[in-house]
Amino acid sequence: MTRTGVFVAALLAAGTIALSPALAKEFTVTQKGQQFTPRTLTLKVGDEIVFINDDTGTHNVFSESPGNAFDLKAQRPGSKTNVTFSAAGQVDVRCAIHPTMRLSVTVE
Ligand SMILES: [Cu+2]
Repeated sequence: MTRTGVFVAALLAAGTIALSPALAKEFTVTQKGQQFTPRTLTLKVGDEIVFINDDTGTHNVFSESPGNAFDLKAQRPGSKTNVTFSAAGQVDVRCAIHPTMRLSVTVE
């Protein structure tokens, strides 16, 4: 085994190499009838949500939760946008256009 090989093997054994992106899961959240479906979701750090606007109008999905803040801006009907959740914690996802739309994401 090469010196690099030994080094990588040692890191793998020690568990210091992070999980590969291939192990990240992708969840789908639709926006239809001015509601998120589902309305609650639990995922792990590194997982993604695909936000799909299945509505007839524009949405603007965003989060101001520390570590997982994002703003998808105006999302037209039929569009899909991926968001990766990179910090553990509770994420409150809202729509800037429709204040009653709420999605609660728990990142473990
Ligand atoms: Cu909306």
